[in-house]
Amino acid sequence: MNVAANDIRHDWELDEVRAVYDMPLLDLVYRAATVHRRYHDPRKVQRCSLLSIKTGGCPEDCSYCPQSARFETPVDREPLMAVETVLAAARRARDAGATRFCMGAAWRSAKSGRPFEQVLQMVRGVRDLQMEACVTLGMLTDEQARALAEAGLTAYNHNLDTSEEFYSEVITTRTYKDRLETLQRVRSAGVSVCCGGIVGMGEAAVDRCSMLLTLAGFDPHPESVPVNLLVRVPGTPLHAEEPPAVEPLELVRTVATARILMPKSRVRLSAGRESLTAEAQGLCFMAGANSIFFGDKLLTTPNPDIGSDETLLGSLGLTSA
Ligand code: SAM
Ligand code: DTB
Ligand code: SF4
Repeated sequence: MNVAANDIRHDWELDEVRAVYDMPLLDLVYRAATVHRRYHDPRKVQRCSLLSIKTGGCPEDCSYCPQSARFETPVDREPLMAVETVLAAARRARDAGATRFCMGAAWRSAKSGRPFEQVLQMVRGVRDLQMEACVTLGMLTDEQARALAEAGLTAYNHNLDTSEEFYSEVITTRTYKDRLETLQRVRSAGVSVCCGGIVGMGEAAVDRCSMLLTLAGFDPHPESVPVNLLVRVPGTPLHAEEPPAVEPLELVRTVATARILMPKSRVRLSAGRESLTAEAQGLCFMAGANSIFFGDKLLTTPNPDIGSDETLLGSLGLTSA
């Protein structure tokens, strides 16, 4: 096993990534754990809290998403939240042990004018609480990226979600290129990049590998790589189509491959933990996941409550980053 020489690479080839992904599972987890322990304290897991600051009514057609205006889902539209309400939630999250506060808006692209000014105030307020601040607002202009950087934004979340090849099966209202351009703007503005995807949308293993290859080709690698397991919400096309339930072990393979390709990045075990056993999550942490969403709600769907996560992390001997 050659993990020592040149771990940080940006020139992976698809067949190499596929060979990693397809390794015998325990060899894969062992290799990922070895890389993980070289670059991170394996006992530490970052706790991020998520809040939907503007919910529903999104014009995009992402077929996994309960917030698209095109689908009849249980999610009601809500306008942009008041700055004080958001900061009160951030304070509660901090007091419960979260170190990063992530704010999501169901926008195709970030709004200009007053709503954007409000988001900047939220970012400043979260930073004043000594927390890391992350937002996900859809596509950005260069000016917006710069303004977010000036407000002190730690990271911008903008996911590739899947491979370029599979993308149009999932989303038709924007292109992979649009996504890559926003990511470049975020990077140029000096903000950390949070970029990952979703497992379980009916994609093949090669699509997971292809997405990870694209992420590993970024130089530098994204600082955070969220790996979401699809949360199937009634009314979304992916719920109706019932893609085969993904083996939790495919999620473990995805996490492990992400860790091997991007040794220094934080790999976040993101949406979908409600449907995973403690053992499956434990294997993901072993394979290099070192961040979670903490708190009983993701954006619009449930997440394990804080008490059960404290128990889980405690039983695995994991502490806060
Ligand atoms: N509208 C912005 C955008 O699309 O970039 C920001 C919010 S969007 C909800 C953020 C991410 O949440 C998506 O890119 C997707 O990866 C994830 N997501 C949304 N719905 C999901 C679901 N049902 N299951 C898993 N992940 C989901
Ligand atoms: C990410 O990769 N996952 C988060 C965050 N980035 C914004 C969102 C998960 C959303 C899950 C579905 C929902 O709660 O609406
Ligand atoms: Fe809109 Fe983002 Fe949901 Fe797509 S993922 S429908 S862009 S909120």
